[in-house]
Amino acid sequence: MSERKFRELFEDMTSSKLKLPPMFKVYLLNDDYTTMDFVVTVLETIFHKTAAEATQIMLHVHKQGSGLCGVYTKDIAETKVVRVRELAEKNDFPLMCMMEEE
Ligand code: TYC
Repeated sequence: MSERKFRELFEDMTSSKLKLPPMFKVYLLNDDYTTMDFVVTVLETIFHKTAAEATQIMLHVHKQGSGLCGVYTKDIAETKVVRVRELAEKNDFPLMCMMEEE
C-alpha cells in the first residue's frame, strides 16, 4: 500500500471515531383527552424532569401544540418514544410522541 493510501485509510478510520453521533429531538404533541397529570407523570418518569420542569413543558405543549422533552442519541430517542406510546396506550390516552433528527 502506498503511503498516500495508508494516510487516507488512517484518516477515514480515525475521523469517524471523533465524530459526534447524530442527535434526535423528542417532542410531545397536544391533544384534547390526555390529562395534564398524566403528561406531567410521563415527563417525570420517562424524561427525568423535575415536577416544576414537567409542569412547564406540559403547559407549553398544551398552549403551543408541541414541546421539546429532550435530545438523545437515536436508540435512546426511539426507546423514549416507544415507552411514551406504550404507557399512553395502557392508560387509554391518545398522547402522541415523535422524534426528529437535529
Ligand atoms: N390538552 C390536554 C388537556 O387539556 C393536556 C395535554 C398537555 C395533553 C400536553 C397532551 O402533550 C400533551 N387535558
